[in-house]
Amino acid sequence: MSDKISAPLSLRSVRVTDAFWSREMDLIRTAVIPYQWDALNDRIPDAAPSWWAHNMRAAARAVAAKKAGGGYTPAQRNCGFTVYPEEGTAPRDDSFYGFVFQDSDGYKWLEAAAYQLAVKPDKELQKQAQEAIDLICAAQEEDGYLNTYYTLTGREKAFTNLKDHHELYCFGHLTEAAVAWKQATGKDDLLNVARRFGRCIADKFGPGKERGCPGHEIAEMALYRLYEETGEAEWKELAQRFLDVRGTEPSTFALEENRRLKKEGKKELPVTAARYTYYQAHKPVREMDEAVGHAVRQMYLASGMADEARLANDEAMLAACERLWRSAVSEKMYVTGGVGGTHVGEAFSRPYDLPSDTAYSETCAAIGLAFFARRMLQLRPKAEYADVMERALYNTVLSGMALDGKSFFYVNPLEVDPAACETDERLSHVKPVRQKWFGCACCPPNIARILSSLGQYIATQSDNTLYIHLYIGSEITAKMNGQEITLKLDADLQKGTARLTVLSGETEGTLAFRAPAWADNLRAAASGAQHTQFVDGYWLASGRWQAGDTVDIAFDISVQAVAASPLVRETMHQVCYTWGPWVYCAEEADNGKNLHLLRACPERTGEARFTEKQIGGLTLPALTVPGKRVAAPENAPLYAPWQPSETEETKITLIPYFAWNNRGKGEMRVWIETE
Ligand code: FUB
Ligand code: ZN
Repeated sequence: MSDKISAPLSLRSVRVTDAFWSREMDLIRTAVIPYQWDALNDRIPDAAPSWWAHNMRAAARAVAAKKAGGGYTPAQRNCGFTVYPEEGTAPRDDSFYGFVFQDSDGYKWLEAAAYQLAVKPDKELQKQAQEAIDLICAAQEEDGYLNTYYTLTGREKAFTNLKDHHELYCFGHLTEAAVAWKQATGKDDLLNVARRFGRCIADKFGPGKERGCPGHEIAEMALYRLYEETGEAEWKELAQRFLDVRGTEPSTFALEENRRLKKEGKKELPVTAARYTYYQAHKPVREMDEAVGHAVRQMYLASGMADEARLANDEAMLAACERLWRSAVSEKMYVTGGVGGTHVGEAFSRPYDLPSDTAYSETCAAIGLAFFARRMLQLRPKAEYADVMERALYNTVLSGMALDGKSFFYVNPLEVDPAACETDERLSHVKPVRQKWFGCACCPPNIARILSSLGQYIATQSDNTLYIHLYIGSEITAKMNGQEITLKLDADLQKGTARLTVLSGETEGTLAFRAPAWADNLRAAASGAQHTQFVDGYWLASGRWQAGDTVDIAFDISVQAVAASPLVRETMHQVCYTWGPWVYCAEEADNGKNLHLLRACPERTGEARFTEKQIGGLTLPALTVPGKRVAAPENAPLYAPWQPSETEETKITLIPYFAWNNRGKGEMRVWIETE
């Protein structure tokens, strides 16, 4: 597989110039990152507190006391998964609050800040990031251990509950941030913190040591990243160890649970792995064939597995990744690129169970799907992977954040009736409006980090081939055949055209362009190409390229009415409308209440028209499509003999899904009935 392997370009090599996406990236830099820094410092009025800076400061004081030789007696012991100040009492300076994985929020924020700094110097942001890093350094214990929960609630319990207590998850996010910070600033400070914690973990769970693996994955892909950054084999070996231990018998999760039960004098559990589906620890990873359990965990694991397949040329792992991919995207993915059909366990449900109103579709899970897709692309550049990556990015990832960057969705439903969400406990996870922050705030900083690193998703490069996966205007610098070449990508989806222009440099090589699944009739012409071919959904142009050369791509892009497989019970006789990568939805603001009364006329999709809509300060391409509205007289009896429903012609107005709920609270539907 090695000849096909590609890598994202370095952080500074892709500068996003596209009007839409550079606005998003600027928004993250100018609004979201400062807002989130305030959130991490608990300075957002009426928002759930983060406790991140509070916990770091408290842990730093504890570590300082230990270092000073005075010892440290935690004020808290045996805390649960979440800890809050006692009702009616002020938070204590020496106590941990929030979820056990609260540390990770700040690490994600730092990672986003690093990506932004890589492309644009910003003194204030650099200062805040350094402040955060100094705090993290101070909270690291002398042996490298770093987790504010255990430092503050009893270090002797560290590493006793890998299944649920997220120490390795926090380590993973720390490491991701550390590598990004190193790449952005050249500074080793955070990288050394990650290395020291990594060695502390490896001393306990590394090859030849105690068996253990993360209850919430991410350490795997973070370790491969650390390995790729530093070339230090120990990190790859630790990642491999985690993957190899996962799902094998006796289950390490059962063993650690049994140790606790034994201490409490309780009956021990069977040590079989099969019960740990939620954690994807139910079978050895190379045997996995279905996307199961907690959706974010599953996507992060699959991403780490894909890294292993690539870096170790591991064919069995690649085959497992391909099976997981197929299961996730062909049977369990929403049309919006969201995954996780059930809120029970924030998890993948059974195949084709994709309810619209009770959907979970966590923002982080769509982000995880984009991570996985990019890694699959790196292994094998097939357009299918980029299609899914794009679907997730343009729809569910973006819908996770308001257009002003100041409120967020954790759950991304495809149908919302605010009155139902507010009164029906089965829908209590579905918020009809974005929230300023969350007690469990995994999603907001995850959005910040993925959008800040968008350049890493636009193009990847194998030795001599540059793949353009996403048609997002950008300036790209790549080294091909040892020669530097700078390219400008302009894309106008409205017209269905893209042009790549060589700005400078001269080299031999191949430029590859994705034929998106939503485009028809791809046409391509390249001034410098000697040879062209079509492989796995990419149009490849090989030749000698020099300044002034151009490649022109054109495709037909039209509004499409999309139906789900008839096996998806929920959306039988329903359609949704898409245009290019965008999925559209109907909102109450445009169509009135009771969106379930609308009837789409997919056979008349050719009559769809674009109109411009101002939403949240943006001018967006809204759509009107022909439809009907079922009459619903207020005095209609609850039950009556059947008769054909009375309908009246109407125009249904649709807006891009990502922009929904930026005009106040109201109903929303992606899927519209046809009968
Ligand atoms: O457990 C850490 C994060 O919190 C998960 O990824 C999310 O699903 C949320 O549960
Ligand atoms: Zn999340």
